[in-house]
Amino acid sequence: MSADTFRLQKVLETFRSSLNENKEVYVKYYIAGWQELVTFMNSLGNVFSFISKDVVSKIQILENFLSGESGSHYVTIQSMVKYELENDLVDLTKRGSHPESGCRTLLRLHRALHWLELFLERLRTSTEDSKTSVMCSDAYNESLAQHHPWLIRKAVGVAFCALPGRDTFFEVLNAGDHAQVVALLGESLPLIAEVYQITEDLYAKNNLLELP
Ligand code: 1PX
Repeated sequence: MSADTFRLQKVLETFRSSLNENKEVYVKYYIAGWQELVTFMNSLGNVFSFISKDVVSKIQILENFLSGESGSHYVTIQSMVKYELENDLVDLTKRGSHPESGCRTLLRLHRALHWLELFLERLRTSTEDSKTSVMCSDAYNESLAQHHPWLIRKAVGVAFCALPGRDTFFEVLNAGDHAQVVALLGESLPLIAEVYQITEDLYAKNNLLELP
């Protein structure tokens, strides 16, 4: 079994471990899932490094909170939101004294998780003549693009053009033949969607979806 197979399954496993029985999301496993995705993205080539650098720096911010003196408040996304809001640690309308709060940092990854969900769903239901670059950019335009300025959207468009074609993409996922990849995606997507929805509801309830 190759390292790539391991990674796709590890993404699934980490997102699965991130949910506890009370439907709380563990920050530790949430960022571990992202770390796996970064590893995968790096294997696709240097064109993606400006994207992975941003993800890595956000993972790092959250890791620092988790291992810092207030770490016990950062165990779940729910406890993080409660702690940061109760202690005025979030810039709510414009960036000020807390430009790198846990809440705003995680929100960026949360929006990207929506992109991932949309993209993987397209990949799962794609046909032989579907193009990964088109699936990626359609998913992007429906989600993250709304939060990105023109320059980033342009750079992202360039990166999408460097994506391998559908067959090669399935191969680098290396989770067996197409049918097996599709089955694995079918298994992982509801989990990713659930983690996404729980976070979305939590952020909506607390009016945090537009944090600067
Ligand atoms: C099973 C494998 C599927 C492929 C997995 C690939 C994972 C991709 C992860 C992309 C994560 C992007 C996070 C972006 C966070 C963000 O929005 N950051 C911006 C705002 O941050 P700020 O701190 O300034 O408020 C920041 O400006 C972003 C900069 C980089 C551009 C991010 C573009 C994301 C496009 C997603 C497509 C990735 C293509 C990967 C190909 C498979």
